[in-house]
Amino acid sequence: MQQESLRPTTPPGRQSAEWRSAAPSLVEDVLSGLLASPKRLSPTYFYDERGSQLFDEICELPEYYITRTETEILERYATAIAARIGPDALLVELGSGASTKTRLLLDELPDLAAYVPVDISRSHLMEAAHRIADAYPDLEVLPACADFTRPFSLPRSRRIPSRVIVFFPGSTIGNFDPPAAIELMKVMRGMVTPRLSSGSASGGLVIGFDLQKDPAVLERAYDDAAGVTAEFNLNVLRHLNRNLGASFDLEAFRHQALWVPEASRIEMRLISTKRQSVRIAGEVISFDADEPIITEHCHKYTPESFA
Ligand code: AVJ
Repeated sequence: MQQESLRPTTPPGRQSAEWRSAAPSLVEDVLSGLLASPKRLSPTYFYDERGSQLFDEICELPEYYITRTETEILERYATAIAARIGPDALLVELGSGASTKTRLLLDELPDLAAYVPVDISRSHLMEAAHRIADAYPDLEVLPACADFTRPFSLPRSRRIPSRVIVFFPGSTIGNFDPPAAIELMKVMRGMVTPRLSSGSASGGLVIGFDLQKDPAVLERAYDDAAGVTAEFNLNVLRHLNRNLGASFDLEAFRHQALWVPEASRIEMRLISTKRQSVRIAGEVISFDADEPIITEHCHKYTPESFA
C-alpha cells in the first residue's frame, strides 16, 4: 500500500508555455551563467546522482559541522517542535536528499497526514522515500521529484491535512542570495497558507540556517582535508560534460572556498588553472588563467540578520 503512494509526482504544467517561460532550460541557464561576468553556475547542478552521494559524504566529514550541529539541535528540540506542529499536518521537506534528519521529527509526529519529500535527484529521492516508508509503515510517503525553486504542485494525501508545514533544514536557504531567499520564503508562505476557509489551521516553517563564525572554521568546512568537497564541486563539470556534451577538462580546474566578509558568505569556486576554451552546447567559452566560475554562495547569518 505504501508502494502505491510512492510514485514520484512530476510537476504538472511542465509542458505549458507558462512553465517554459518561467523556467529556462538547462542549456539556456548554463550558457547564460557561463557567458556572464563573473562566470557562475547554479548549485542545483551539483545534485546529479554522484553529486548527491558526495553531498551525503560531506555531511559526515569532521570539518563539516553543519549536519552534526543541526542534528543535535533537532535531537534536543524535536519534541517541542512536534508539539507546535500538532496533529494531522502535511510535512513537506524541500531538498530532502537522504531524509536522515527528518526521522528525528517523524519519530515525534506519529499522526502526520503525510510526508512529502521533494528532491531534484530522482533515484536518491525514491531510495530515501522507500527507506522512510519501510521504517514508518503507518505513514503515507508521497515523494515529489522537483526543483523546489520552480513551481510544483503538492501531491494530494489520502488524509486531509490540518495544516501544511514546510521543513527546510540543512542551511540550504544559505545558497540563496538575500533577495532570492526572501522570494523563496514567500513561495514557502504560499505553500503553507490554508486555501480552505474552514477547518484548516495556519501552517508553519521549520528552517535551519547557519551562523557567522570564525572564517577559518568556515573555509575548512568547505575545503576539507579529504578533498570530498573539491570532488563535489568539480563533479558539476562532469555533470555538464555528460548532460550537455560539454568538454570541461576536470584536471584544468581547481576547487576554492573563500570567505567573503562583505557579503557574509562562503563562495565556492572552480578556478581555471590555465587559459583555455571549453565547448558547450555549440558555444565556445573562454577562460583566462585563474579565472573563477562561482558555483555556490553559502550565506551565513546572525539571528538578527536572518530575522
Ligand atoms: C546543502 C547548501 C546546505 O551550503 O553548506 C556543502 C552545500 N556545499 N559543501 C552548504 C555544500 C559544499 C550545503 N547546503
